[in-house]
Amino acid sequence: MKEILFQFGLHKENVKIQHFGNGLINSTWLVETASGDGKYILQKINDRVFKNPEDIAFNTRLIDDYLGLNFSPYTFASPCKTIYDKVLVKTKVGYYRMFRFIENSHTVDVVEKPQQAYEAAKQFGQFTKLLSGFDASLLKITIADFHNVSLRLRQFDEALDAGNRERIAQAEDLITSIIQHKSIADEYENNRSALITRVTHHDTKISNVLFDNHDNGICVIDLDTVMPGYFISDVGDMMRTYLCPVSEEEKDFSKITIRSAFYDAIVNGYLSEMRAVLSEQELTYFHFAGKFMIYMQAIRFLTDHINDDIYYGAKYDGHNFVRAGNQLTLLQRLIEFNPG
Ligand code: GN1
Ligand code: MG
Repeated sequence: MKEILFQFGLHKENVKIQHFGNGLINSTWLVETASGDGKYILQKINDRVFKNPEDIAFNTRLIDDYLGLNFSPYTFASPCKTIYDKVLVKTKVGYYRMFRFIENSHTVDVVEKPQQAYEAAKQFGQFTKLLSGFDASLLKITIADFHNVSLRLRQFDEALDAGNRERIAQAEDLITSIIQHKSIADEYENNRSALITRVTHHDTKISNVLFDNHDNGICVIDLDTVMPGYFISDVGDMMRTYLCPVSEEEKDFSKITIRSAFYDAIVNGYLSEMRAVLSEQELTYFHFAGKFMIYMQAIRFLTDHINDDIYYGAKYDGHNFVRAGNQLTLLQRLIEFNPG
């Protein structure tokens, strides 16, 4: 830690470090200088998931340059430079990076007001809109096939072949439910040619937006999975995480409902930026987006449960089983929901 902080121009003796946020993949800390004039976010990139962290740095830099050149003063969460003019510190145990903490900003874990959903959707919509003139193919693929639901189903099948037998037996109902909803994956495969490849964030959960003290969005963060993709990934993950009053961590599934005012907020917030950008055909997949992302997340959680939690980890026995059940319940609620 001493060497990492040193490279970012800080001294271990002069800072307070504490764990921060609730991301499942990277490790995050808040670093505060004793004098109180410096606040930073330090992150260790999970290089089991992001095989080449330099690719993330490359993408972030490219986008930062483009937005700076064309849309200044758009607020962009740029990484800090080290004393060697790099954005990554490579150590024996992995890659680290740092961001300056944006003053008077905060994140939200569960959406409480429609305005937060509207603002977040607008922020993600604006991000893709401003980059609609940018050549998405210049971006490196930081995780191959990240939102390829057919591949996720194949990984699920492999887990059923080679995974934990006891867990498979006990998860029979959820496994059946995944299989019963396969038509969602078919619909994706049959229609993806209608979708345009755009710069997509791929992780639009509410905690990836910074808010000010009046619930206005400041900017989007966590650009690790910004890659070429389809808008349904971004709209779908918003539905997955903003519509319900409880998160994927909730064990009491009776609390899982769809809040229609939040659905409208996503539609209005996202389209306030993207209406003129999306094609007529893309617009017809707006509602499908939610089913697509919730289904895929359920597959990913259940696959991980069967594989003994090697990807997401688990804070208690059966954690990913609960998360998968939660997401399948949410999927059912969304299927029953009729947008006005
Ligand atoms: C992971 O680490 P975090 O929380 O930003 C995952 C997302 C999932 C999410 C579920 C690289 O994101 O795809 O939707 O957990 N990111 C990766 O909470 O797998
Ligand atoms: Mg993320």
